[in-house]
Amino acid sequence: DVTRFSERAYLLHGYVERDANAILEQLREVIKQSPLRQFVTPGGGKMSVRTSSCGDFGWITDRKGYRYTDTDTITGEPWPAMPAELKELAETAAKECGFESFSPNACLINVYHPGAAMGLHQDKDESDFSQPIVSFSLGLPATFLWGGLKRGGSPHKITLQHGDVLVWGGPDRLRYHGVKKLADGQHPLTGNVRVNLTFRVR
Ligand code: MD3
Ligand code: FE
Repeated sequence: DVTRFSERAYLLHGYVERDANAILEQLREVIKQSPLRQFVTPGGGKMSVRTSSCGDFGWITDRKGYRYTDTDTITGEPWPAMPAELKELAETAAKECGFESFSPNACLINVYHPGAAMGLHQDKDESDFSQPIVSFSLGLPATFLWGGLKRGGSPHKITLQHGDVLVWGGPDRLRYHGVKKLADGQHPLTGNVRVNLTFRVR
């Protein structure tokens, strides 16, 4: 079932639940080639979330800023290919929400251990904000926060469970959003972590 919380923002409950094993298997292969790492932000802080990417482009940050690259700055190699099955799942989820021509070329992999969080931010390193963002949540549940188009105010809270998919497009594409500090727990498929994939058009 689908919950719509704003003009073009949707939660597809359990949408990838039955594909979770296959998705995680493919992610393990990706992470063998481009390992998870903790980025340093332009402000100098180390991110608590561990990150990698697959697709034609990967999102990175360092002291110089946030950006997409076509090679992994750790390995010096191109980012691993986006597994076709993952790309298709993301495209089908987008279609369910009326985004017919979504073709992501970047997939950011975020791994949260207990205590990891993501502060409120906008995703604005992409060039075409008319393209939606699709995200898959796997493993431990997390509290997702979403606010307005400007900083300030108290954000809405949504619990994201294993297998949930979020689609954000149209006027909701530039909303502030983040993730609360992950609580301890154990999940049969991921152990003590939450995995989030975000599919984007760079
Ligand atoms: C709402 N990741 O990687 S995914 C990120 O759970 C990021 O790891 C979070 O925010 C995570 O940038 C949230 C859901 C999501 C992604 C992009 C959005 C929600 C969004 C862009 C605009 C509005
Ligand atoms: Fe984001």
